[in-house]
Amino acid sequence: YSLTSIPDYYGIDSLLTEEHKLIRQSVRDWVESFVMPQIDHAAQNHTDIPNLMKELGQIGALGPYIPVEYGGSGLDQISYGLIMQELERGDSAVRSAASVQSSLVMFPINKFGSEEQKRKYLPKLAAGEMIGSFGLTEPNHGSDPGSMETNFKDMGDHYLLNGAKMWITNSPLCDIAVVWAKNEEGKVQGLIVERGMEGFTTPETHNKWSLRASKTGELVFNNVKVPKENLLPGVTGLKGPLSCLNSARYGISWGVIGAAIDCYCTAVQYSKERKQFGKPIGSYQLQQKKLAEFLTEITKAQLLCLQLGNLKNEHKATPAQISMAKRNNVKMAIDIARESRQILGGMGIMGEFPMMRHAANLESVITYEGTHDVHLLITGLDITGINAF
Ligand code: TGC
Ligand code: FAD
Repeated sequence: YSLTSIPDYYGIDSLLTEEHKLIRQSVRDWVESFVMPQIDHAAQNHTDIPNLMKELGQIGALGPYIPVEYGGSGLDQISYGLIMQELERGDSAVRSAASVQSSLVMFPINKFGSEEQKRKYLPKLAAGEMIGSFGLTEPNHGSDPGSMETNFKDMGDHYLLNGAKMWITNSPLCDIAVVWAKNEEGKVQGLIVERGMEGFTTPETHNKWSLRASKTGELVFNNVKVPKENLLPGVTGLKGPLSCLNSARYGISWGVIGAAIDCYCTAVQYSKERKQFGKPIGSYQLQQKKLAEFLTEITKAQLLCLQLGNLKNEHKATPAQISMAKRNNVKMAIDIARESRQILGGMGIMGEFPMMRHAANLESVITYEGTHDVHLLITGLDITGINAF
């Protein structure tokens, strides 16, 4: 499909600045030239995309809102969202790589790190010369990270870290991991663990049917000696990791619009070209209903994100508002991926078209960063004041 067919049904572009549109265009162009030609191969073969992080660094997609003095681009939250949208039009694995590095690794170092930590890690992370991962989830504690078992003890001149994290994006590739663990008082704190520290391993998780172009694995800590200067000094408690999630969930809300757009545009074009019973399938009411509903849902999701971005720029977005957008938009995108695949009939199962890949990817996206049901419970709590977890 032509990039000019990407929908802006409510003229939302008129609410963006010229800078926003330029940023979006440059990421869109990069996705067309770098991601699209190789993404099906990477996903089919369950391999990562060579040089992805450095490329993402070069286009400014790593830490877009991190201050320029630490290697970021100092952009606003709408720019961050638009970048995520364009990356995920390519593939959720590409957006995931940028999400984790930006919101889950650079964000906590920038917000909770010491000046030395910021100077040591942020510029390299922004350039993609260093790859970060984020360890919150454990084998026995996913939706309920507050029950985590990973812990560290103060040994005088260092900390001793023990435990394991599971389902960690980019763990097999990472140079550093921001790891959330309990101190001796049972309070959650963040530690920067570096590859090469004795007792730290990152086994890969194989055989995924989803996010196949992204590496996932474990972070295992067996008496790892972590230097004291690697503790994030600025936060104690679960609100540390959860505030990173606010940023990542916000980016996902935008990102999945990109996946939905890729499916929608592909389906519109196919429905006009493919003929059955002597007429294009797009001339039949059943197919038009699908397309009309896709466009309606994409438009609603775009408006939700734009206003959430405005609130975020003003530091007014609440975690519950972000949960609503993450939950609504991921469901919107996975529904569009599944339904649009049907419009392509048998062709819809093929790698030449993106629907199966997006639909399979979105099974992870609807689970990570808080499951669909967990976000509903967060909204329920916000409405009633009653915790139903
Ligand atoms: P609860 O008692 O509600 O809260 C504990 C403390 O945290 C504060 N808090 C938040 N702070 C900032 N932002 C938020 N969104 C926050 N939500 C809660 C809260 O105020 C409290 O602070 P304080 O000072 O009183 O101690 O927590 P709970 O134990 O009842 O648990 C509920 C919760 C929030 C953990 C649950 O709702 C939840 O969100 N579970 C989902 C876990 C999750 O999202 N994991 C994601 C792992 S990372 C990931 O998936 C990366 S995928 C990346 C990719 O590849 O793109
Ligand atoms: P569980 O918490 O065991 O949930 C299982 C089911 O029970 C879900 O349907 C859930 O909604 C439901 N449930 C749970 N509690 C309740 C309740 N109170 N009421 C009703 N229903 C409930 N984590 C990281 O820390 N870093 C990463 O980089 C990362 N990357 C990931 C990449 C991939 C590809 C995947 C799949 C996951 C990743 N995760 C990561 C982990 C992800 O955040 C967790 O999978 C997610 O939070 C859910 O945890 P769980 O898998 O343990 O499911």
